[in-house]
Amino acid sequence: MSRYCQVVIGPAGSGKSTYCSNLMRHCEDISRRINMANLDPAAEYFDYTPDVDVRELISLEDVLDDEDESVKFGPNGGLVFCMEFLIENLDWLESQLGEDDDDYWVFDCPGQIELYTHLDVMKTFVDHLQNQLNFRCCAVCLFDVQCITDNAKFIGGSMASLSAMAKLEVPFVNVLSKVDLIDDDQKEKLSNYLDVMESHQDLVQELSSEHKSGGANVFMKKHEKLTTALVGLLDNYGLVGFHTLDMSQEGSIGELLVLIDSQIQYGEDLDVKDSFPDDEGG
Ligand SMILES: Nc1nc2c(ncn2[C@@H]2O[C@H](COP(=O)(O)OP(=O)(O)OP(=O)(O)O)[C@@H](O)[C@H]2O)c(=O)[nH]1
Ligand SMILES: [Mg+2]
Repeated sequence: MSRYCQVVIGPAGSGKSTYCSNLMRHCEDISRRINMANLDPAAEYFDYTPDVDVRELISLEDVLDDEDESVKFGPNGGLVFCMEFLIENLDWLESQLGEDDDDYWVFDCPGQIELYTHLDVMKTFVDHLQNQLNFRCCAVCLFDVQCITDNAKFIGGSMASLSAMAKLEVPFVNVLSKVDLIDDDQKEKLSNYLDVMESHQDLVQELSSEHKSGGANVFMKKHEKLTTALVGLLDNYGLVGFHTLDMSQEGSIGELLVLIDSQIQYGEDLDVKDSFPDDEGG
């Protein structure tokens, strides 16, 4: 028997906590049990009731208010300190998560991208879930759709996602959030970015024609070969794809959930169990 989880990551303000509360609401509507864990020691407000809250172990406020000179941090260093403290106290987390088989947790993580791209904290956390606690994990990486609306931003977002993917080494679903905020023209442009193979090939062509017509920005001109190589990396290996989340569309979050579940094979064991009820105990 396995346990299942989504590790919800992404840059600050990308919509992680909002996604978690909308997911919670969706699961209540379809009578599906999921458990929520707030892993953000700096969280001030979110619209769900967490089953586990890291702030009971340590909060950013505790660290910033600490009189001890040896723990004098600014907000960013303080947050990294909190996450390292969590990693040193994984027993605490383990006791909070209980030991149910087949349970499904959603971890709402902090928004500091360096936690996923080059520090070891989240990697250690995810490895512990997988290797010690028998979880199948899917990273759900949110990006604000407004960050992916032109070629340069698209490459930047893809690279950020790729480095988190390489660091965490778990099934990975990239999600463009806040699609309800963009207009039809932007939606059309966005659709060009969604098909991994097509979008990257178009991008190479677009970048090279921008360059020839003198329309590319200075960085693009100076680093044309590098940019083309990066696009080639994305294109040739088909590593990074994006899915959209439009909270104004009924069904959007449900479709995303089906996709994430399939990454961790959630439900497959249950189906098998349902298919062979007579074999139980035999
Ligand atoms: N219109 C719209 N606004 C959204 C959506 N998701 C998030 N927001 C808004 O974006 C802001 C940031 O959302 P959060 O859910 O707090 O983002 P976060 O990634 O948890 O932020 P940090 O925890 O600070 O990293 C809030 O004002 C949300 O109301 C969405 O799908 N549509
Ligand atoms: Mg949040």
